[in-house]
Amino acid sequence: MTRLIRSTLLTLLVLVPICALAQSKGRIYDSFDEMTKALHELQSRYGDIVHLESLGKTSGGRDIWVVGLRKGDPAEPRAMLIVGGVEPTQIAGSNLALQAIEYFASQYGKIDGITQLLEKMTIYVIPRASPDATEAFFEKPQKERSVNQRPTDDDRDGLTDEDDVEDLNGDGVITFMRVEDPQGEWMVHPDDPRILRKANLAKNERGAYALYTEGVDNDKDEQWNEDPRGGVNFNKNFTFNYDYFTKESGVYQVSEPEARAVADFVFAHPAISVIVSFSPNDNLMKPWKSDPRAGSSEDGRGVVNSVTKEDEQYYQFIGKNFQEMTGFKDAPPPEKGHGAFSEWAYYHAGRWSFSTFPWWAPEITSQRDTSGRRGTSGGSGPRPGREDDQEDESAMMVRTLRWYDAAGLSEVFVPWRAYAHADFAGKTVEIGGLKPFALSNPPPDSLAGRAQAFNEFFADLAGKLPSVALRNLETKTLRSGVYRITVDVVNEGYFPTNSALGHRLRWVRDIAVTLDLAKGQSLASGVARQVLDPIAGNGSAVTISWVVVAPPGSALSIRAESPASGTSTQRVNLR
Ligand SMILES: [Ca+2]
Ligand SMILES: [Ca+2]
Ligand SMILES: [Ca+2]
Ligand SMILES: [Ca+2]
Repeated sequence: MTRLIRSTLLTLLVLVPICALAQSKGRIYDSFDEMTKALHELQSRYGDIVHLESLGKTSGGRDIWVVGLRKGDPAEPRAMLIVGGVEPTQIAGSNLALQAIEYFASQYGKIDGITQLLEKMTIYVIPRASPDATEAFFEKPQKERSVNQRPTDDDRDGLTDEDDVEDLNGDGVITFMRVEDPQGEWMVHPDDPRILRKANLAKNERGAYALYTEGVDNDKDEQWNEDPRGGVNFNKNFTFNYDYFTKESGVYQVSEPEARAVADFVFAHPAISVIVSFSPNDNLMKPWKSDPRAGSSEDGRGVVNSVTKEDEQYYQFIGKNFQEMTGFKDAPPPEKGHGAFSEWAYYHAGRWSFSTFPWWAPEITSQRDTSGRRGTSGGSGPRPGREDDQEDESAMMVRTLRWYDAAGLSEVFVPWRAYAHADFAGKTVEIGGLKPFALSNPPPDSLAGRAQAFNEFFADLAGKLPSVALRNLETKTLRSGVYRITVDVVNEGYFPTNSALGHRLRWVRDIAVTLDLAKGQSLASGVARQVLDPIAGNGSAVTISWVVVAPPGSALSIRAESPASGTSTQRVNLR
C-alpha cells in the first residue's frame, strides 16, 4: 500500500513538471515516428475535424502524411494547403505545420472565425513533405542532409555514395574542417572569429584557409565528402526551372516518390486555390515582382518565368499583410528556386503560392553595444554589411550566433580545435564551426510565439479564398410564357476566382454557370452552360441573362461553380 502511494506520488512528481513544461514549450522537434504518433493522437482526439491520410510511402518506407481539417462534409470543396519540410533541413517548418494542425483542431468551437472556416472549407496540411531527408536531424552522428536516401552518384565518377562524411572528433555532430592554406579561399570573419567567410579579392582581402565538411577522402580523389549517402532534394525535384544533371536534382523531374505524391495530390485537388509552404524560396517577406523581360509576354507566348502583372499586386498585398500581421523583419534574402516546390505550385500548378523561411535569427541590436564582451568582435567593428554582405550566408551566420549568444545557447558552436588529419600531413587542421541545423532551426521552445503569428496568418489567408455567390436575381415577363432571367455572379472572397496565370494554364478551372431547364422549357437567347473569365474579388461581379420560353408556373435553377470558388444555386419560379 505504502509502496503504491509512494510510486503514485513519484509518478505525479515526475509527470506534473513534464506536462507543465510540454505546455509552455510548444512542440518538440519530432522524429518521423514521433510525428506519426502525434498525428494519430490528434486524429483520435479531434476525430470530427482531423482527417489523416497517407499519400504514399517514400523509398525509406515512411508515409507522406496529409491532414484535412474540416468539420464534417462541407458543402463546398474550397481549400487551402500548408506544406512543411519542403526544404528538409528546415525542420522548424515541419514543427510549425504540426502546430497549425493542433491550432485549427483545438480552436474549432472556441474561436468563431476558426469554427466558420472549418465548416465552410478544408485546410490541408502536409507536415513533412520529405520525411526520409528530414530524418537526418535525428540520426547519429547528426549531419545536415537535404537529400533523401536514394543512392546517387553525386560526382559522376561511376561510384555511388563512396565518400560520405565522418565524425572525426567523435562529438556526435558533423561540423567543418578548416585547413591552413595560403591559397585557400576562406578567411576569418572580421565580425566574429568563430565564422569563416570567403575572401573578397577585389577588396584586397586574402584567404587563409581551405574549408571542408568533417571527414576523410575515402576514395582518394583529392575531394572531401563529395558523394555522401543519398540523394535527391525534394525542393529541387519539381518541374519548374528544373536543373538537369545537377547535384541533388534527381535523374528526372518528379522522380522521387515524395515529390510525385505531393504533385499528384495538388492536381487531384482542384479545390486548392492557395498553397503556403515553409522554404527558402521566400515571397512573403520579399514579394514577387513582375519582370517584363522575363517572358510573361502580353501575347501569351513563351515560357512564363516571372509573376504576371495582374497577379503581382496580390502577391504584394499578401506579403505586406503577412509582415504587418507577424511583425517579422530582417529576413534572409530569398533563394531562387531550381525545381522548387513553391515556384512549381504557381508557375506549373497555377495556384496562389506563398512561402517563407520558418525561422531566422532576428538582428540583435541593443545587447551588442552594451555587452562588448567579445573582444575584437565586439561593438566597434562594422555591422555585417547590409549592402556588401547581404547575399552572404556568413553574415547570416554571424547574426545567428549573436542571437544564440544573447539567448545563452553557446552550445550551438563547436570551438575550433586542432586535429591530426592523415589526409593533410604537415598542415594545421582544425575541426569546429556551427552545428548542423542551427542556422535555420532554433530550440523548439523559441518557436511558440512564431507559431501563433503563423497560425493567425493562415486563418486570415483561408478567409480570403475566392467564394462564388449568385445575387440580384431578376425575372421579367416579356410576354406570356417568355421570361428574361438576369443574375449577378459575385466573388465574395478576396482572391480572384482564378489567377491570371492559372487561367492561362487551364489546369485551374474557371467558374461554370449552368441554367438547368426543366421539361417543356427552352432557351430563346443566352447560353445554357458557360465558363467565365476570372472574376476579381471583394464583390466584383459578372451579369448574365437568358431568355427562356416556359409554361407559366414552372421553375428552373441556376448554378455557378468551380472547385476553388465553391458552388451557388438559385431556384427561379416563373409566374
Ligand atoms: Ca561518386
Ligand atoms: Ca550520393
Ligand atoms: Ca564532429
Ligand atoms: Ca573523395
